[in-house]
Parts: sequence; C-alpha cells; structure tokens
Amino acid sequence: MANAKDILKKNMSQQNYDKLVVLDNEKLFNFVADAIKLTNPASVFVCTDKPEDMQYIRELAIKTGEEKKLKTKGHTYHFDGYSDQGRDKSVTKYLLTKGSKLEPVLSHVEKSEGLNELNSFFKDSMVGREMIVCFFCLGPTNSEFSISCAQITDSPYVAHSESILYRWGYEQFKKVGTGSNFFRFMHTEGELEGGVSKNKEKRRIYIDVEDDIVYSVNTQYAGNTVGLKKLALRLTINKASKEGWLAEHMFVMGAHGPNGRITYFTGAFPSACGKTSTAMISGQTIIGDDIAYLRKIDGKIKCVNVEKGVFGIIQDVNPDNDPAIYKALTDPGEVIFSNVLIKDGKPYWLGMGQELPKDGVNHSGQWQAGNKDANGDEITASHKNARYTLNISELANRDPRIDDSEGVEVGGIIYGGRDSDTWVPIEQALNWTEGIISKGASIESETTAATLGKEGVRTFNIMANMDFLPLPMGKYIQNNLDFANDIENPAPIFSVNYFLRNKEGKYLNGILDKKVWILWAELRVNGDVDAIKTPTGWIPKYEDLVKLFNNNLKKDYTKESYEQQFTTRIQEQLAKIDRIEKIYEENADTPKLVFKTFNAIKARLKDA
Ligand code: SPV
Ligand code: MN
Repeated sequence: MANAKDILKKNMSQQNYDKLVVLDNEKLFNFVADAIKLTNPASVFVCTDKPEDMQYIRELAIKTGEEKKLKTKGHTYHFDGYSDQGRDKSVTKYLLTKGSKLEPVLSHVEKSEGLNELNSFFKDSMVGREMIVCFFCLGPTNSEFSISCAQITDSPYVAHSESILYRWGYEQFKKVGTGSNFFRFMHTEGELEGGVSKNKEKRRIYIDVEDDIVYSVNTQYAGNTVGLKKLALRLTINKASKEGWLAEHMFVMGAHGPNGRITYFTGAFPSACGKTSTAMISGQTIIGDDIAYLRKIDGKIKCVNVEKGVFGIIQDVNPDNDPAIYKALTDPGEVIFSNVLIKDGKPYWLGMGQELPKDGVNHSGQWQAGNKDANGDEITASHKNARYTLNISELANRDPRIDDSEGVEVGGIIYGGRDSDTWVPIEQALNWTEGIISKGASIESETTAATLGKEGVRTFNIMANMDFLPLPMGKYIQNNLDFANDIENPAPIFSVNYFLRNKEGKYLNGILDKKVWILWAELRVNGDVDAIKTPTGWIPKYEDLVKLFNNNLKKDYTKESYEQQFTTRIQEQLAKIDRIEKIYEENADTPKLVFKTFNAIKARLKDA
C-alpha cells in the first residue's frame, strides 16, 4: 500500500503539500490521503490561518455558486435544499461495534455496516471539485479548553461558515503532535442539483466516538455539516465525561448588575427557545450563544465559548427585539444569510419589522406569496429556521472577555424550555442537586423548526443536550451531579420559562421581560435580594420585580401579573414530575438520587 505522504504528494500542488507536511502528523496525513483515495477530488486546498487562505475560501464559495453576494459589502447568502432545512435526527447515528454497551441507548448503526454505507456514498464524491482541508480550534486557542480539529469538506460554504464560527486552528495544530488526539470531520455535499444536495435518501450523519471522527454526506444545512458545531459536541461530551468536565448546549453572557458588576451566566435551552436572545439582552454582553465548556479551575467553575461566531435563527430579529443583531445584519461586515428571501440583492425574513416583498428567490426557488409545496403547505417567505452566520466580534454588545483563554467564572446556570403551563418565569433551585435534577434533567420543550419533523410536540430534552448525548442519560446526570462535588459554593441553578400562557392561550410575558428575570438572577447570585421559598425553589419577591421592570423596561408590573405568573401550578408540576420520572424509570442506570429528589419535591408540592 502506498505511503500516505506519497499519495498526498501525487495529488496535491507543491504549495498545498508543503502546508500540510509541516504539521508533521501521521494521523492527519492518513486522514487526508484516505479521503483523497476515496473521494477523488480534482484538487486539494489546505487552509492555514493566513488571511489570504480564508479569502480564497470566501471567493471559492462565490465561484462555485454555493454563496452569492448581496448588495451590502461582505454579505452573502446561501440556500440549503428544500428538505435540508434543519438537523436531520432520523439519519444521525452513532457507529458502534457489535456488543457495545451503548447499543440499547443510542440511535446507532453497526460500525462496519455504517462505514461500508459511507464508503459507497463518499466514493468519487469530489470528482471535479476541490477538497478543502481546514483547521479550527474548539474553545480559545492556547488554553486548557482547546481541542484541535481537522475538517475535510468539498463545500466552501461549510469551510467559510467554520472560519466565522471557530477560532482558526492551523497554528494551534502544530502543537497537537503525532500520537495525540484531535477531532476529525469529513463532509461531502454529494451530487448537487440546482446547487443543493440532491440525494436526500442517501443523507447520513454518522458519529464515531471511539475514533473521534464524524462523517456527513449528502447534506448542506450547517447543523448537519459544520463539523465543529453539533457533530463535535457529541465527541466532546464523551471526552468531557471521561475527563471530569462538562460540554453543554449553553450560551455564556455577562449580566450587568449595579456599580459596573458583571456576573457571568451559562444557559441551556433547546433550539429556538430563546437561547440566543437571552445571550443578547440589551445592556448586557455576550460571550457565546450556543455551546460552552465548563471546567473546574482553582476550585471555581470556569467556562468558555466553544465558538467565536453565531449561527442564529433570523426569524423575529428586528430593531425592537434584537437591536444589536439587527445592526450587525444591516451594516457592512462578514455575514452569511441562509434560507431567507432575496429580492434585488437584499435579504428579507419573517418578523424583521417591515413589510416583505411578495416575490423573490428563496429556498424553494422562484417564490411568490401564497406558493404551496408538494404537500400543499404554504411556503413562507423565509424558512422558520433561516439563519445568519456572523462573528461575535461584529456585535456591539460583545463582552470584553470573549476570548479569555482562562474562561470566565460561572456565576449562575440557567435552564429553559418551551413550556406553556408549568414552570414559572424564573426560579432558583434550592441547591445544586435539585437544580441538576428538577431543572436541567427535567427540561421539556415543544419541538421547533430547528429539527426536521413535526413542530409543537412536548418533548423531554435533558439539559437541552438530548440530541447530542453519546452516553446513557444516567451517566450524564451523574457527571453533572459530581461536577460540583469538590466546589465549596457551586453556582446557583435557575430555571426560566418565557412561554407561559394563560387558559386562553395568551402569553403571560412580553418578549423583553427576560431582561428582568436575568437581572433578578444577577442580584440573587450576589446576595442582593431575598426570595420566597416555594415547594420547587426560590421565586422573586413582587417588590423586587416592580423595581426591575420599572428601571429596565419602564413598565409598571402589576400584582395581578405577578400572581398569574408566579403561582405554583401544583397539579401541572406533579404531572410533569410524573412524566419525567417515568422516562427515568425506564432507564436502567438512573442514579437513585433522581427518584429521591423527585419524591422530596412531590411531597412538598402535596403538602402545599
Ligand atoms: C440548534 O439547532 O441548536 C442550533 C443550530 O444551534 S444547529 O447548528 O442546527 O444545531
Ligand atoms: Mn444550538
């Protein structure tokens, strides 16, 4: 068999070969050489951290037509296929060897079978195309948190997105050294038709946690293809579990308290439940909006944003709700819009705060208001899961410590869902154990457009990480419980619910009210306000909320609103615990403490 370096030499230009070989990493050489043999690209481009290499990727995305320029400088748009608009859970599976103890819990395919399938889909998939080999780092570079990654893709849109979303990692990669580990991602968009992946039935996203490698084929939607995002999260949760830290589906934001005090919060919410908008609350500062690593350093919980950009939902971003994002989306600067409506070189989306054109081009092709799809469903102007990709450094509300390699101290942890009838708008758990079990491990949410499938179905979503768990839930809960073991004062844990409704189905809160809940939590973490103890946790006192509403939203907060929002819904709470307990009862490895905790809360609820 030919040596990897010989294959590289034969198939790469001298310049690109040189960029690769200085990394002096046998495993990397094999990865690229094997990919070349299998996919047969016309050429190979190795992307270093040099600005001219990144510029080459941007231009390649335009040249191949995967992105098109918009009128505003730096702005481009991209469309994914009509049926490629969200994470496709049905074809996202773990590659497990027969007899693996994870087989009963994870959606999986037998490894050799899965690899055979992938081989047949990857075979010659890059004929006539350029293969891109690029390097990024999860977490800040030169940090205890850093994880080096190598991505192979034939999609310049994917590489371009990654260059916005992740710290550039070519220089960092030089430190990896032969023999040590790094994450590998291999993607092909497969055969294209009208610029989008054609073979939907051959779409696969397969994850191999034993070898830290993820394969993605016949898809373009970033949640299925951008290796470092949700694909890496699965590898990282596995790594973190072995090493005693946490990899979470969490934002990181700085809440600004009195006298210039900044308290950092992390928050886990299922997709499209207000995670990004919480990280972007006006007057506060953002570190990250999607994925965080939490480690114990010097007896404290520290966290970093795994990313450096935002792949955010664009629907309802308007000057009133999200002024900072709206500005970044309308000023010149590097932005990729995906699956929005385009007319005369300008992007439009639902809820942008202005009237939309009645026609244009969108993810369905030439579009006119009222158009229906093959199922007879109306095609909206922009897709509900249409997104923007931009650098956090473009945002006026970026936190000064976005790239702090030591991370920021976690002051509080927030868990949220989309729940119309149970949780109060904000509540602090009585302690870490109750926070992990009755808040994080009890998240339920109505499904949204971020994943393919029916919307609005109440779904259990442990720590908002359910889709990404590479291990049994019981083990994951135990990891979370244990995380605080040797910490003197672990960060308080809160739950929030922005989606509470009254009996008539009307929302009980305004979109901007989240600012008050978070600022209350900020005061609470710092011991500035008292709270009322309920069977499920600590809730705010009315008079503290009156002040916060007044000072921050110029709103009168009535006693009636308070009572509607903060009354403990005993029956609903009990029913919820029953639903969640049932899930854990069916799960063999649930820690006993889970049931003990639920029983204690149920007893308190019944007493009340
Ligand atoms: C989410 O759906 O949670 C996202 C976008 O953050 S995706 O990349 O699709 O995961
Ligand atoms: Mn997410």
